[in-house]
Amino acid sequence: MSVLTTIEEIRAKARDGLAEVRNDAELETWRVAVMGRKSPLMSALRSLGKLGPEERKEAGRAANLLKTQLDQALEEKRETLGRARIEETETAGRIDVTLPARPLPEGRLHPVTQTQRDIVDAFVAQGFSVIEGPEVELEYYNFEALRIPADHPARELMDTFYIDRSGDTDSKLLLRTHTSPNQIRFMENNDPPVRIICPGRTYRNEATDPSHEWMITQTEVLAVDEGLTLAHLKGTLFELAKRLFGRDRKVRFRCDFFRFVEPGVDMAIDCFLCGGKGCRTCKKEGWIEILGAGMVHPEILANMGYDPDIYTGFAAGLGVERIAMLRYGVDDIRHFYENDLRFLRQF
Ligand code: FA5
Repeated sequence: MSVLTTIEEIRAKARDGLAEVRNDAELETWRVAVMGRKSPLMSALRSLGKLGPEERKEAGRAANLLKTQLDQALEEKRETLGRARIEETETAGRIDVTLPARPLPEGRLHPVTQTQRDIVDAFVAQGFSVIEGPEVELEYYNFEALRIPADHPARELMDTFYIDRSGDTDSKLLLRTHTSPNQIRFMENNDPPVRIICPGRTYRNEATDPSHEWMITQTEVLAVDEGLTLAHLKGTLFELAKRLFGRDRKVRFRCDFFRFVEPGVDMAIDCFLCGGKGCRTCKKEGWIEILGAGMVHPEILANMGYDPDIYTGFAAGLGVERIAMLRYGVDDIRHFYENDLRFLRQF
């Protein structure tokens, strides 16, 4: 059989073989069989030396042409297989670039956090700095230093979660019932003038109802300077009310009693639900109390090393959930911490 015939046969077989190839591994097997050292093509090339000059020339040209064609066919097949792989991944549905993106659930700030931040902004705009204090507090700071000694009836107003009742008042631990201990903590370590606020959580072991929770967020306010009066306190709090509720809401400012201030006051806003007529949310009062306040008791100033003949101060403790209720029209404080997304998504 002439070399030329052999070459033609190799070509036909290689073409048929290549058509059967389905993947890279099969392609490699095909390459070794058709173009490898032991392939019929290589044997044919090696046998050229045995031919006469004319025949060798013709057969050599044909064999080299076939080699070039096979190389080319190999490359084309490799590309085709690559493209097919990409198409397969795409059509298998793993990536459909035409589909609209899945919406990412959007987070938002809790309404109490939003309100807390607005309160902080309102005070920072009036020149106050922000401090923080511990939620697990010594009984001394929560009560004694604020002129609320053991067995004083005022303690009953703030039913307390105790953590450790052993030892004396300097070692007894409780969950703070208000943010007022931070007045003492700050004054102990700083000289006047003072202008601070202290936001944070407080805890009271009491039954809940539409306007009472057992965990409440408060913001303590404390200013001490020469010549501060109740008028400054009133001005600061009315400015806050205007910022938070607008000019049209009614504000009630009246006397109240707290052991650590003299005189003491509280402030309320007319009930958003009944417009002041009285309902379940405002407990038939027509008003919702948002804060207690007053002039810092001179005895406390003196205990802190501030001369009460020179310095006076005012303090306030704001109920942030109550303020959030009034701003957003929430008729029951307990909604805030039930983690019901239908409620929370409205803010
Ligand atoms: C106090 O906690 C005082 N420390 C406030 C204070 C600070 C007075 C500085 C004078 C000077 P009171 O217990 O009234 O006071 O609470 C203050 C505010 O927190 C209340 O006006 C109310 O808005 C809110 N608050 C109190 N208890 C609850 C409760 N259980 N649930 C919801 N809000 C409450």
